[in-house]
Amino acid sequence: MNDTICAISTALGVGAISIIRVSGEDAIRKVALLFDGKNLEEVKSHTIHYGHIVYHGEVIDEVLVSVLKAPKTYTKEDIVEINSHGGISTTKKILEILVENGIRLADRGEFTKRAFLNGRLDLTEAEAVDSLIKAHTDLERKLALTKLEGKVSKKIHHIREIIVLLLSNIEVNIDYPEYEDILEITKENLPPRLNEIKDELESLLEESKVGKIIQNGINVAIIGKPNVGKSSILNALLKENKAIVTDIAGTTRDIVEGMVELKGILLKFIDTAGIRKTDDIVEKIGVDKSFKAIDEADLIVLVLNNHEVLDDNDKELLAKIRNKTHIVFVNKNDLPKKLEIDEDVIYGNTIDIDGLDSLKDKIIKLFDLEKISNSSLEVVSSAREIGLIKEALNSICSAIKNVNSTLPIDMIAIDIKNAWDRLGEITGEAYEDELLDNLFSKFCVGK
Ligand SMILES: Nc1nc2c(ncn2[C@@H]2O[C@H](COP(=O)(O)OP(=O)(O)O)[C@@H](O)[C@H]2O)c(=O)[nH]1
Ligand SMILES: [Mg+2]
Repeated sequence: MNDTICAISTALGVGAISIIRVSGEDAIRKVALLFDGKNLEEVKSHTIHYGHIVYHGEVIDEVLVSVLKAPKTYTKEDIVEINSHGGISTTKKILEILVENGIRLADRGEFTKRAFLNGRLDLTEAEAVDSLIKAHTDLERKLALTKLEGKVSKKIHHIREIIVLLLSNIEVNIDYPEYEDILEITKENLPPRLNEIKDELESLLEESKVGKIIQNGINVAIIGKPNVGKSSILNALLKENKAIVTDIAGTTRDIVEGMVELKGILLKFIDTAGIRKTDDIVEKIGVDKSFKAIDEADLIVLVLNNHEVLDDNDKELLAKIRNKTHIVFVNKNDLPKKLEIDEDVIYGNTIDIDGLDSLKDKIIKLFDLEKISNSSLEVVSSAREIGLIKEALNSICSAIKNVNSTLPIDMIAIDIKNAWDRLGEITGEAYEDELLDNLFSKFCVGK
């Protein structure tokens, strides 16, 4: 992995400037060959130079080139960044020329992968780079930045240190039983130490709920029979006409999505096809998708029509969402009331926009959004990290259970070591190539 790579680091589209990034041993030498200006091989590190990219005698673009010499660079390798004019053709042309000159196109996330492999970032911090780029909200940005600064890694290291101290104590007891001045780990004094680790891991998991919501947002499915006003509600929430609204039942056949920020948290609303029994093939696909959306949602907003009596379809849906986090919104309260319902509901309508603030307030309360937006952001948030912490916790719980069995302490230590390994995978102290491939393949090219 020490060849020289290149990629367009800015978004490809019409814009003022593009940055084409080159990293590796030959970065400076190869770009210098194409650069008409100062000799880049002789300039100081961390300097920027005006000139032209010239290829086979033809001026390709007027550019500024940054030269950044290893090791104080993003990848810890030599990096050259070409700031060209933006737009698709100039940017692509420069990239093509670099490739023709023997520089390999970078894979997704390969610059960051190199930063990780060269020890500039740990894995949690590398993941944070991707989250930072993809952040939708200011809170998400802050969460990612906190992680990038190593504050989450520090917490993981802290727990690993407690574990390693315990493990080394156990090992000393086993290997050198004659060392009497070292605390002997017994089945009596092991449980409190394991419980301490368990508590630490449990609080990481508890805190991660905040991280998960900030990073992923809340998926809200708006469901209900056809024509109750689901699409109108989505449009009113988004303040735009995103979903098609008509008085023809079955208008929304596919999922329509829209995002709204509430207390700094992203609500991802999904307007679904109205749920009813239908023979129309296309509508049926939409209905199936609605059921899937119900399964995947964090919150369900069931919409009923104030101007209609509750029918079997409504009752079926009410039963379906009973055990899920849900809100019932009775729409069309501008029309005479016909609906009788014995349930905690919000009344409103989309004609004179009534009840939507109450709906938002209810969501804030249900998910404690006020508290989340004021929480500490030094928390784990990705599914990968949370999964590994759960595995570590399981191992510690198994160790705690085994203290009461006939298993000797050195066997119990295997579980403890396992917890230590899982936590190490979070920051990338231990990893498998497959994990890296998987993780970095989700990155943008050029990062
Ligand atoms: N009177 C009244 N009509 C509404 C209200 N909300 C939606 N509608 C109308 O109900 C019909 C169905 O609305 P739509 O949003 O497409 O319902 P959906 O099938 O549940 O998505 C349309 O004619 C809307 O204009 C409301 O609050 N009051
Ligand atoms: Mg609709």
